[in-house]
Amino acid sequence: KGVFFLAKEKKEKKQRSREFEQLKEGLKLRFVNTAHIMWGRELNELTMNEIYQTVAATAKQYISDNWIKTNKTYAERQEKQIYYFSIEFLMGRLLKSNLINLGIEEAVREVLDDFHLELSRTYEEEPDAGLGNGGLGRLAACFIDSMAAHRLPGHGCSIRYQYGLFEQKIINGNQVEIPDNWLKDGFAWEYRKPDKAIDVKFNGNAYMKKMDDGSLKLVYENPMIVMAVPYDVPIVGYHNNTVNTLRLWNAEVNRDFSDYGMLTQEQMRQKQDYRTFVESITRYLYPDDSTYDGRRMRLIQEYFMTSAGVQSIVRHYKKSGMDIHAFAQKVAIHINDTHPAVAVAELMRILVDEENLGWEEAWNITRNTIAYTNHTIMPEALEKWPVDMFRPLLPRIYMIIDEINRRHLEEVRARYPHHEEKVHALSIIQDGMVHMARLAIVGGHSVNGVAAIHTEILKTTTLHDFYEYNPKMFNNKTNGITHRRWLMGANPELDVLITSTIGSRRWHRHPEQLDLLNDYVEDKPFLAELGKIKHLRKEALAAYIREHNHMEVDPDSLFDIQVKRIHSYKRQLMNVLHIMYQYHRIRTDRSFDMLPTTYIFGGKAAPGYYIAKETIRLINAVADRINNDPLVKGRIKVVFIENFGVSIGEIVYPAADVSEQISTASKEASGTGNMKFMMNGAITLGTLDGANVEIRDAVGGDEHCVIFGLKAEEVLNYYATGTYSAWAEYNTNERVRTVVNQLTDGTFGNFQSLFDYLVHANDEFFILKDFDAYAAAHEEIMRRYRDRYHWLKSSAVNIANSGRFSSDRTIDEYASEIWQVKPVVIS
Ligand code: GPQ
Repeated sequence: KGVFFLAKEKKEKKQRSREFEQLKEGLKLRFVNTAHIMWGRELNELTMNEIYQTVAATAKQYISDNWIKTNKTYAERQEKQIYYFSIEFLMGRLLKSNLINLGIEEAVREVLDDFHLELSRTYEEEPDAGLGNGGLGRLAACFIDSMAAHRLPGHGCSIRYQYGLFEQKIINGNQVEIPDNWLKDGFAWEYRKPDKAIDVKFNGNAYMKKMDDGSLKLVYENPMIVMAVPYDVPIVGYHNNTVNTLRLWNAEVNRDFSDYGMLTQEQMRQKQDYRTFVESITRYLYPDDSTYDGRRMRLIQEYFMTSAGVQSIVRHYKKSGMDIHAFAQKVAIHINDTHPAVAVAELMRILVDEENLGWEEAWNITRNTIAYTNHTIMPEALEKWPVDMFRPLLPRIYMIIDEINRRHLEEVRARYPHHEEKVHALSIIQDGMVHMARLAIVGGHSVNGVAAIHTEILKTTTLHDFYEYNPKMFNNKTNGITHRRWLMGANPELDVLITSTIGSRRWHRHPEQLDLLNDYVEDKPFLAELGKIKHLRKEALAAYIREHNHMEVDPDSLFDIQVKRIHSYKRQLMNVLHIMYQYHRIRTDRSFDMLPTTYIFGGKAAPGYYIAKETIRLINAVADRINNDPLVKGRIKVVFIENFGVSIGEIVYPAADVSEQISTASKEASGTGNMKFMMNGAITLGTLDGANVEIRDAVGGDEHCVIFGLKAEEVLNYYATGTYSAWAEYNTNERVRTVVNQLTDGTFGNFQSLFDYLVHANDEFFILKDFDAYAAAHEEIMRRYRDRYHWLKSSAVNIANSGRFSSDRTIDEYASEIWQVKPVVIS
């Protein structure tokens, strides 16, 4: 049976069911009513954006009853709650995924059909909630989706940035950053909760005062108070009544602010300064990915969201009548990287200063509550705050960290007497800096990496001293992605094909059952359908490119795609150098048989990251030259897709034949784009880095992926011994030299800084060293792609074995091995 026939059959079967008709009727009523209430006009007078808002408001009516019920159930049953703290939640759009999770997408589509409205066009009206940079923020978004899907009482805690990650425009080949004013038409899914506001304190003086009876009392004078107001976003579970909460904090001026009374000019000015300061706290998301920007406002943001979050958890906990001594049995706080690591000191502050617990007991509770995930081994990403900045800003928190460290070092010295290097390496405060990863480790009970190889490298290098000190707390949790958004939502035809092939929808709830597809990976009719669907998705991407890049790409060419943040270690530069090499061959070697290939790039560079921005400029210069050279005869096309993010990703991942995962081995902690590509049937062309290692295992070795390049061990060994010479590589490798020289010879313009970066600054990520292996890997890809049957088989094998990369699996592991929480059924 053809996939379209099956899709139609599925639709018809649904239409026949009575329940479905009732659902539609209810929906229709609510939809029309909602439109009238919201706009006071007839449906046919509304703009597309107003229609979108009406559909969202209608969906909210199906969410809110379950939201209330969920919260009530959690409170009554006093079940352990998980709070996932992350400075980023890269949510993307929510309408489609909410409708899918509610199980009403088809019904809504048909109701809109009746009014000659197209549901998919309303989706386009929603701005992306771009409250994150890349992998780390999107992981948090997949995780809360999976927690709700598995009925886990898990909530998100973050910041309501007024501006999300900048919008990227390419002008004359250069990246230009435009502010992302995503809230300008309002955010349909948020609920402001002013009655749940929290005070967060900065600055002032904190000290211990000796009382008459000899006891010590904490004094905190003249703090500046910022009001944190929560905006709650419902997180809808998949077909299960669970609705959890993502709580986003907004910074506002203090409650009694409007009291101008009898103020002097000077007092008025101070008040105005205060307002300006407060309103800037939650204005911008910092656009740095995997690099640490030590700006003071970032630390303010970190403490702001963490303090508000932890205070509100404790307040809610006490309100539901639970015993503070049992806190760690009822609350798990997870910190996504170190940005919320001040949670350790904040929870101590609340327990000691406000709940009057003794230090020892407070410390046990804190450690048993908190767990930490590390996302990188790159030293430039590890947060360290200068004491001179930290202490005046957070005086009480600094006192507490100092005391935590004093006690910690006492233990360290007892374990390693006369071993001051150890003390140095394990000290939270060292050489005038507060080391946030060390605080997170000392103050928690679990540290995990995000892929097997990453966790091993943490243990042997970056966090080696802590591993030696406390090996039991280290564990691995390989990342995952939600198959609901990245397969069912982004590739509905593939969803239908999988379901009809294996004859069951159970894999929607149990993605590991995708492996039933392994029985069909040599089934020619199945593979033919798979090929058609891939072609369809490639046509859709080609249409997107036509509209946005004003250029034609051929869906029959191989689509080779690298989309992710632009970063030296991810080596987009190696990719484009290789395209330059293929172009050179076309021009100089008439026998070169180039497989028609479309190279697609997408990704943002941090605004201050010069090499990354030059890489973007180079990609666009190479595109400009090659796409317009008649000699190429269309055998190579190069496309840079502007403004890559979650929603564009939903169009891009399903359209890939080849997934470029070419980071320098040891540097990409996991990667999650690799999983999105795999689940949509792309073949991985990658290094043995991050989760690529596990993808290769999952597909059963090298037959269904193409692996090349230096191994992590070799890379780490080069760093340790300092024996790599890019200069020698350049001088002895003719292919490398030819290509690299083209950076400055005018073929594409002048890219002297990239030339210097590679040849004179010793190519820190081994692009020249890996270049030959990368070229050979591309030859292998071309060879395989020409054998259509085997290519489609590999594609099917990838899909069939992608189930383990669902974040549902990842979250189950966190729940049972770190959080010790169980599902709660909402009836
Ligand atoms: N990651 Cl430290 C980010 O996206 N931002 C960061 O600041 C840091 C890490 C990524 C990491 O590079 C990827 O390999 C991971 O897959 C991702 O986090 C999620 O763990």
